[in-house]
Amino acid sequence: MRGADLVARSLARAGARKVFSLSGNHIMVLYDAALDAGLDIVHVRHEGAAVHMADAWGRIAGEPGIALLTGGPGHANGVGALYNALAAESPLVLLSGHAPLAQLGTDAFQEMRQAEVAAPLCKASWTAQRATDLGDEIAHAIRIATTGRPGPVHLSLPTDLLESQVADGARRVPEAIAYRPERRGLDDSAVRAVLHALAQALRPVIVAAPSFANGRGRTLREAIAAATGIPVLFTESPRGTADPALGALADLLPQADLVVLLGRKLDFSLRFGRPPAFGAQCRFIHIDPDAESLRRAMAAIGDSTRLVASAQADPLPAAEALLAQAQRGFPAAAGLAEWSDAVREALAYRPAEWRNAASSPGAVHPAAVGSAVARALASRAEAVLVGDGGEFGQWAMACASAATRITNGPGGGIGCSIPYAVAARLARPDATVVATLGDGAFGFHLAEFETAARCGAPFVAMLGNDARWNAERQIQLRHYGEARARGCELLPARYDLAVQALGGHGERVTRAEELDGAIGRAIASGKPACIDVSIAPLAAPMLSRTALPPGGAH
Ligand SMILES: Cc1ncc(C[n+]2csc(CCOP(=O)(O)OP(=O)(O)O)c2C)c(N)n1
Ligand SMILES: [Mg+2]
Repeated sequence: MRGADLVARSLARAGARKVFSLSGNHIMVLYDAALDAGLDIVHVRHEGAAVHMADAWGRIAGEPGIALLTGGPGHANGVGALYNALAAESPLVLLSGHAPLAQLGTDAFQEMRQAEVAAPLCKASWTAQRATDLGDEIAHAIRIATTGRPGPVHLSLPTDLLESQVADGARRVPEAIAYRPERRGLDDSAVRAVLHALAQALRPVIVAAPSFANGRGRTLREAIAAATGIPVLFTESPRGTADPALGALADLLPQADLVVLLGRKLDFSLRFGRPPAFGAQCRFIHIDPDAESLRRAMAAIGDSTRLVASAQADPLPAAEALLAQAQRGFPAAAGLAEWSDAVREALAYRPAEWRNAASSPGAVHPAAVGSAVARALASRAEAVLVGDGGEFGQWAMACASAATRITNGPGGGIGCSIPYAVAARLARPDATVVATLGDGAFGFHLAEFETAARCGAPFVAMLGNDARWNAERQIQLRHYGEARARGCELLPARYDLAVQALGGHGERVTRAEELDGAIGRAIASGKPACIDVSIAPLAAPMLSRTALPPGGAH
């Protein structure tokens, strides 16, 4: 057995089914090994797309996504896409081929310090050193990716290890248990203390981490809200409390008297817990897997009478323990129902004028596009909504939702939504998958429509085409004025025709009345589809009167 077979069989034993990859000299032995291990390689058109797909897989499938890249330039192309995954707490393992250990320091073919390049974007990053250890290395990587705060892990695989024969007695494909995450729960006294504080509070909220986006996390969010009557808030937007998907919540949040951060960092998107986003007297309880995050929250608040408790625990087990205890009985404070109703109302707030948003031909209102997506997804048994960044992305997220949603997340890197949609459809073959993105974001991974057509992964891309990088143009308008708003223009290109040429279904929409029919035809086509909508170049919605976006985040 070769070292490569140990890698492939260990991945299979971990439960991996798909490997998102772009080929190269260093990893062809792994393509060969994948045949016998029963791994399905999804061969993409840019390494960044492979990593984005592994990221989306990790957020939807409940198991880490696996990306496999070639060494040197392949690895370098892929690492940028780790940024969103790290910020969104998405478990993935990036495996990169690597120059042979025996040739290190000789200017070997595509030799590069790969682990160092990936390190700032990963929970852990290293280069394998012995062929016999390759199975254990895979188990270790998967375990780190899924333990505590989930996230990406990188392992470089030197070709001499992959190609060397491993003697019968020395080889080891670890047992299934070796890949499972370690769990650090919340002890009973901490569970009781947190629930006691929540029961005493008059206007409490719980804020959940990005890892609560889908699946078990989402179920837990809803169950805790149901068992306690306390609003459980969730945002993965860099706009944080001013996320338009949260309606006018930012106007109400300063009234909260207790915030429980459930695995949620007290970062820039929560305005570091400070006024005016939160009341000067508001108290915080922080539950987090990382000592460093707990320390930073304490430093940000700088007042132990406000940060009343911290506990080091993994978010999902902590949420499970809180739920189990709350379900035994939760004595909510008088007035909690009114507070929860007010929060629910604020979250649901959307200006009445959006309902009949005026669209002129060739300049469809972005809210009309978002509402059409909402209508299309509402009637589907299984739906995944994928969101990108930019102004249009925020309109779409404010208007549409689905039980499973993946966005570019707190990291805010744009251009990921086409690969995300492909992976979402592969993970959920029966789901209707709709991606919403601007024309700028569309260009990053347009070629993945060919991957989607080739791999049988249909989805619908709703493209808000305003012929500009509008989010950045809006910054220019706000800060430098119309006369100096230069450099953010794009051509009104026909992306629908580009998608047709790549084997997909493409339609151009210039009037709001055409949207529903176009979405219906796109879904029915069974092909990866692009509905290229000429939209009005509006600034992103700002639904609260008090919250301002954090500088530079979109
Ligand atoms: C990888 C990356 N590059 C650049 C940016 C900065 N950025 C944020 S939004 C945006 C413009 C997006 O344009 P488009 O996709 O057309 O959406 P629009 O704002 O026009 O609706 C840019 C360049 C970013 N967030 N991520
Ligand atoms: Mg645009």
